[in-house]
Amino acid sequence: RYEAVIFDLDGVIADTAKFHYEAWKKIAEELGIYFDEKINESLKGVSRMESLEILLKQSEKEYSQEQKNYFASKKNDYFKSMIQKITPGDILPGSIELIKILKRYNVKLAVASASRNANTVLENLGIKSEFDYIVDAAKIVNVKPDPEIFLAAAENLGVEPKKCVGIEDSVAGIEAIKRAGMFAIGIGDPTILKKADMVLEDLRYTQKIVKLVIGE
Ligand code: B16
Ligand code: MG
Repeated sequence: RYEAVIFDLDGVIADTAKFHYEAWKKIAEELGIYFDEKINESLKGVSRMESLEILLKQSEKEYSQEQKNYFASKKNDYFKSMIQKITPGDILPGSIELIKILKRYNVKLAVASASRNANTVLENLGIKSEFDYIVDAAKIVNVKPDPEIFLAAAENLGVEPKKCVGIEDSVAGIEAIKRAGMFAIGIGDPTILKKADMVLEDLRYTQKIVKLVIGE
């Protein structure tokens, strides 16, 4: 039996991965650089500035730190205006049911999102109070695939990493969970999330997850 489940937010609980994609696409267009779904895959779970660095690899131009700060903050303005409109309707299917059942079994719940907008997203979705702990991304020094964010969640919950299950939709996130010594559930495509211990299409596979966590 596992004692805690640590959720990623964008692309696992919240249908916001599409907004990150759209916001980056606008920036890429403004910079006149190539961007596609595959490059977007490598941005998932990665911090804002690091995402911009990945994007800029498609460009021959050199950008100053000042210019980088400008585009990173512009991306965030686009993203923030998009998430202003999100409601409980943007919670990904299966999430609420899973959270309710896990709580019934006294499983501790945390959110380990790389997003500095995680609190706003959770508030707008109306589920912030469901979690025992929400990691503040601003306090994390080493971003995913480093395990730091998942280890911080486990420590604050008071649960040993090996007693935790992490759920992620990104390649970087799955690697972070594995390096933290936790069980990794991938949400998405098994050919992309190769390092996950189990891959599911979404959280509608509630029973499968509950069975794994409570060990029945
Ligand atoms: P922000 P997650 C991540 O959230 C996103 O997947 C990633 O695309 C984004 O760049 C990152 O948060 C930082 O977000 O710009 O809002 O601080 O998947 O870890 O919940
Ligand atoms: Mg994610």
